[in-house]
Parts: sequence; structure tokens; C-alpha cells
Amino acid sequence: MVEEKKEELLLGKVISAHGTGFYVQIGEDVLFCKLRGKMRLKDKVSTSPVVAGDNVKVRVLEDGTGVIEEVLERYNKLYRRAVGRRELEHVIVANIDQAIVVTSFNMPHVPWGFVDRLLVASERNNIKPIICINKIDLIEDWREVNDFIKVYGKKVGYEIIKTSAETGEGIEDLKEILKGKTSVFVGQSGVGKSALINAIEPGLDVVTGEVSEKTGKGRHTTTHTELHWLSFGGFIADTPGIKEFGLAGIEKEELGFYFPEFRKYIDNCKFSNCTHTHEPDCAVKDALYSGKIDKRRYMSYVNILNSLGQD
Ligand SMILES: Nc1nc2c(ncn2[C@@H]2O[C@H](COP(=O)(O)OP(=O)(O)OP(=O)(O)O)[C@@H](O)[C@H]2O)c(=O)[nH]1
Ligand SMILES: [Zn+2]
Repeated sequence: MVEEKKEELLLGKVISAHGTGFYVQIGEDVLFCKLRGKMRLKDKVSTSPVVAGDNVKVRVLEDGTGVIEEVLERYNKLYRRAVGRRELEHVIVANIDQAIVVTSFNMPHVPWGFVDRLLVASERNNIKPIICINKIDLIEDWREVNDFIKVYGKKVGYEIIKTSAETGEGIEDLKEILKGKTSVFVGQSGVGKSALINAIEPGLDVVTGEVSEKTGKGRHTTTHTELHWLSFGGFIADTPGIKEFGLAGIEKEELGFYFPEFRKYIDNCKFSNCTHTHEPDCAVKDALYSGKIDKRRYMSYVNILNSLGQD
């Protein structure tokens, strides 16, 4: 009887893609891999069979390189429509677990509405947002911060951490959140994304997103994404900015679903395509009037609603 030969496949994560070659992180090691010749792409709408963030099964060759035998199903992805072939998706990065939405109340004072846009973009892309209030060493008057925490933490239900890249406060909490996950850092310019990444892992050269508030466009419009491995486990992904992916193409009646505290009311609106503005018998507006939905969040919702289609 011939014994069936079992090949041992190792599970890894693609950290960067270069045409037909890929760097795959397997444990602490990085392996250069090629794609198996006749590997079929399950995801037929995508232009790129393997991108940074893909979880893959790799066969290690004797020469120390590897062959990607299988790409596991992506649970989310950031993509652009392929130029000239709109039905195709040009995937930038796959399998992002969470977005660290960094904000600050001093230097700069980030408008709540700016944070809302990033939160909506994350929700839209099926990426869990976690709010990081940085530069807490600069806060003298905590009233607005506590107000913010009450709204976004208690009312909306987001996880919030407070950090200072300067003093190191909260950095352990941040590490705990990043451990074992693939994360992106987003936030207005100057809030300290780079400083935070440097505090958690000195020497990482990560491109972070959402630079300009005015244009709404990231400075880095790269289509090339890299994952950076964290020595304590996990990855940080470069991102050209999730906002860019987030808000374009959202339908007006869809937006409310990206405000988590609206969700449980939406079903009770009279009209199934209610935009929660001018319509009668709107359960979201009722919740607003009775104080269950915060006024500032609702105003933000209306602002974003009015800006849809203008990007
Ligand atoms: N006091 C204080 N300063 C900080 C903190 N975090 C960052 N900074 C400073 O804030 C400035 C901006 O920090 P960056 O890390 O460059 O901010 P960024 O979000 O990466 O900015 P962009 O690259 O423009 O998107 C730098 O001078 C940092 O030293 C903090 O927690 N406390
Ligand atoms: Zn409504």
C-alpha cells in the first residue's frame, strides 16, 4: 500500500506583494513566496489574487523560499474600482481587524465630526473602530474629554483608550489592543499616530492615513500596502486612508446603519428608506428628542448625509 504523502503547510500572512512575489510572515520569520502555478482565484471580482493581509497556506521549499498553496477567504478588504473595468475590484489590503481612530483635544483640537467620519468609514468597511484619545498629557480641562467619552463610550458603545506618546501613559493598553490583530491607524494630521506607533514599537516605518481634513484626501494615495509585524504579536498595516474608501458610494438611506446607536431604532421608522431628517414617524428622531441619541452625533450624521455624493 502506498502511503499518501502529506505535505506540511504552514499558515502565514502576506505582508507585501510585489507582482508575482510575496513576502509572507510565518511566526517570527519572513519567507519569500511565489504563487502556485495553477492556483485559482476564488474571489473572481478582484484584480489581485493575493494582497497584503491575506492569510495563506505555504509550502516551504528546500531552497528556503515558499509556495503559496492556498489563500484563505478574506473577511474584509479595502479596494478601489479598477480603472476601465468598474466591475473589478483592485484590492489594496485584506483582513483588517480594527482601526485605531486617533484623536486629540489639544494641539490639534480635532472636531468631533472629523472623528465621526472616520468611524463611519470604518463601520462601512466592516472594520472595528477603537478610539484612542492621545496627548492626554496636554489636557488641562477634562470637561470636553469626559463629555466625549460619555457620548462615544457610554451612548454609542465604542471602546476608548487614553494615551500619551509623550509620557507613555496608556501605551500598554494600546499594545494589549493591538496584540494578535491587524490594525490601521487613522486620524487627523498631528494627533500623534506616528508617535504612538513609535512608542509601541520603535523603528517601524508605517504610513498612516487621513492626513488632510480640508481635502478629505490622504497624502499617501499609494496603492501599495505593507503590513508591519509587531514583535509582541500582530500587525500594523500601512493605509492610504480608510476615509477615502469609506464614504464614497454610501447611499443616503444606508448611512444611519453606520451610527451604531441609531441601528436599533431604524427598523421602527415608518419608511424603510428613511433618512431620519424630513420624514414623519421617524424612530431615530424620536430617540434624538428623548435624549437617547446625542445631538452632536445626530448633527454629524446630517452633515455627512448632506456631503454624500459630493466626494
Ligand atoms: N505632548 C504630546 N505630544 C505628542 C504626543 N503624541 C505626539 N506628539 C507630538 O505631536 C506631533 C505630531 O505627532 P505625529 O506622530 O507626527 O502625528 P501624526 O498623527 O503621525 O501626523 P501626520 O503624519 O501628519 O498624520 C509631534 O511633534 C509629536 O512629538 C503626545 O501624546 N503628547
Ligand atoms: Zn428615520
